[in-house]
This record gives sequence, C-alpha cells and structure tokens, in this order.
Amino acid sequence: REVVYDPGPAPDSPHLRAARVLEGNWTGTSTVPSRGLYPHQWSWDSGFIAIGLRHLSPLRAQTELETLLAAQWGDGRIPHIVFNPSVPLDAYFPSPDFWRSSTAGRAAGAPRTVQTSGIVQPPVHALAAWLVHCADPGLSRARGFLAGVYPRLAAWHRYLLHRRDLGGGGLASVVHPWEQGMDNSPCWDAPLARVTPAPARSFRRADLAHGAPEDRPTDLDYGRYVRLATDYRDRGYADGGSAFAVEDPAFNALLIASEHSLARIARELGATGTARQARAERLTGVLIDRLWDPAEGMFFCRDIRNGRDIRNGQDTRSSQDARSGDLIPERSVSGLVPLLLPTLPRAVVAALVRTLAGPHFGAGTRLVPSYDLLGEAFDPHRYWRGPAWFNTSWLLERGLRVHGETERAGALREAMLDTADTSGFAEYVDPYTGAACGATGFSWTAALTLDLLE
Ligand code: 9YW
Repeated sequence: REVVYDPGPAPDSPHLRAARVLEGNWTGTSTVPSRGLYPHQWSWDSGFIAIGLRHLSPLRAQTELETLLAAQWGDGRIPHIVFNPSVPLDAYFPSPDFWRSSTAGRAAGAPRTVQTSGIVQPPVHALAAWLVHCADPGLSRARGFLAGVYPRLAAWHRYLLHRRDLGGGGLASVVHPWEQGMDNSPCWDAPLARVTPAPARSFRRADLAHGAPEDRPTDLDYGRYVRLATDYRDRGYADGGSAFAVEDPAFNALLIASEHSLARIARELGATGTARQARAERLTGVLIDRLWDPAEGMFFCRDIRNGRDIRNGQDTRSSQDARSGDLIPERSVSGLVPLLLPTLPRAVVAALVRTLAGPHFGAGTRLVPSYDLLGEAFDPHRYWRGPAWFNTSWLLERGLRVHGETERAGALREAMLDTADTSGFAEYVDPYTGAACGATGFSWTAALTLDLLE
C-alpha cells in the first residue's frame, strides 16, 4: 500500500493559529464567539463557526449546530443566544433573568430546560448544515445528521416566512437591531428614533468592561435596544406589535440562500426538493421587487412601520400595500450581501459588483466596510458604522465566486487572510488600515479564515 506523506500545516501557520482560537473558545458542546465579551452561544455565530470547524472536526461542527437547534422554540424560532448556565449572570447583559424565556416565552413554546433570548438572528443555519454535511458525508449519514436537523430547519424557515412576514409582501422582518446582527448600523437610526429609550439607570451594560466605549454602541442606542426587547418580552414574544419592523436585505438573502440549501438537504434525504428550490427562486424575485434600487445599484432596508414608499421621490403606496413602508436611504454592506444568490439577474449582479468596487465601498479599503465610506455617519472604528467584518466579507467573496468574478474574489480572499491573521483574528477592523477593533481571538474570524484556507 502506498503511504502518502502529508506533513500537515506548518507548526506556526495561520491555519494553526486559527485552529487554536476555535479550540480555546470551544465549551464541549458549542463555541463562544469570544471568551470575555460573549461568553454564551450565539445563533449566527454558530453557523459561521460550524462552516470553519468542519475542516478541523466534522463531528464538532455537527454538534455546534445540534446544540443550537436543541434550544429551538415550539413556534420554530431559533433564539439568538443560548445561555451557558455556568457563566455568572453579570458576565453579559441582557442576561437570562432579563429575557425570562422559560416563563415569558411559554406561549411561544420556549424550552423549559435551557435559558435563551427571545429574539432571532440571520438564518445562516441551513447553509451551514449543508456545508458541514459535505465535509464528511460518511460521518453525517452514519449519525443521521441531516435527517435530525432537517425538520428543525424547515420549522425555522416556516416561522420566518409566516409569523415574520409583517410587511405582508413575502419577506421576513426583524423586530430588533440585534436580530439583524449589525446592532448599531446607521440604517436603524431613523426607525429607532421613534423608540423611547429605557432609562440608563434601569440596566447595566457588561460590554463596556471588555471593549473601548468609542468602538461600541452608545448608551442611547442601548436604551432603545432594551426598550424594544422589554416590550417584546412583555407581549410574550408574540409577533406583530413591534414598534420596530424592518425588512433587511442580508437577513432575507441568507434566508433564501438557506432555502436553496434546504432543497439540497431534502434531495440528499430522498425527496425532490423542487418546491423549495422554486420558492428560493421566487423569493429572490420578491427581494428585488421590495428592496432593490436600480439607480443606486444596491439593496436597501425597508422600514415597514413608516407610511410611504419614497422611491423616485413619489408616494407609490397603494391601498393594497398600505403596510409597505419606506426604503431607508442608508448604504449598508447588508445591501450587497444578496450577491450570494445564484439566480440573481445578470444586470443586478453587474450593478452590485460595480457598487462593491466603487466610491461607497471600495475606494482605498482593504476589506469591505460595514457602511458607506461617504456616508455622514461613517466611523471606521465604531462597530457596524464603518469597520470591516469578516462574516460579511466571506459572504461577498462567496457571492463573487458564485457569479464567476474569480479575480475579485481572489483579491478579497487574500486581503481577508492577511488581515485576519495580522489582527489576531479580530472581531472587526478599520477598513482602510486593517487595524484590530473590538475583541481579538474572535471565533467566526478564525473559522472563516480556516474555510478560506481549505
Ligand atoms: C452584542 C456575537 C454577537 C454577534 C452580533 C454582534 C454582537 C451582541 O456580537 O452583538 O452584545 O452587541 O453585533 O452580530 O452575533 O458575536
């Protein structure tokens, strides 16, 4: 028998450094985003983490997703945080005693044995489950991995497409900025301005013990986050009455990409998957109808709690879509993420690629900023108001490759690999210099680096 000598990664390579981050952040059943700042399990983090972890240990990657899905609510929602009971309550705010999932969430079917938050995060999970399966189909089949997760993922999508279709047009709405994952994006400034902040003395931020205040959301932002979450909890986490409801392009693009993955999973399990495939294609059309702006060459958020549709400066609202609302005129990286979708029309792809390289996102940067370089609110260091994040760049790199833009994808990949390693796998970076901001040793940065290295 031929013996193939595989020396493996060099002893001090980016591969090993990234693997060490994930090793250090593994708790035994899941991975924390960051040891100090985020000591529990986060929903979309776990999706990205599993995508990288599959290259180190397909078993751990499967377990990561299974642990998250075990905390799913009866109504199908996957909570944005699954709390680790051995972490002290004051290590993170808002803690389990704020969300009170097992009591306040009872009508919505919150689990009894594990404490969670009551809001959600972007649905990257079916995409992650499919990629994790592909890393080791033999192990996946032997453990019945896809058969186990499929009904839960299907219920998750059902929840989003039905209970969260608050605009009535077929897309899912987020009811809190934390749900969309880009907490203090300037896109939320206008819809949040209508929310009365909770008094600053009514809560204690734990994040400021770990991060520089000038890199984090403000106290006023937090007051409004707390108010929205409190009101949702006090309504028993019932959907429909939120003062904040926005259709976001990245959230919905991930839902559609995940629906494509669910079609593949269904086929692997012996079904045809054609209905899901058709739904993903139809939803791509709905996304364009509701959120695409051809003049700007990108997608925008829709504030469905605001009266008019101001596209082209005209009130185009008809009596039928009285709940349609306004497009929010802020350019966020979220508006580029739909590039990921395989059935986008060629003209939309071409316009997105131009916008990505143009003055609002491309001029002189190393990585894609989270917000418009020319926007009034741009700040290269403040969280989601300008810094570059690795998950969004990873989604765009993938989108560029899906549409045959291999050279641009290659350049973005090189920049990500270099910046991730030199920044110590930072949570986010200055988009011009690549200087580290927020936490270092951040799990999805390490995980997505590993995925790009494979
Ligand atoms: C917070 C964990 C989460 C991410 C979000 C990010 C941040 C939580 O951290 O939110 O306390 O601000 O914005 O996308 O999932 O990494």
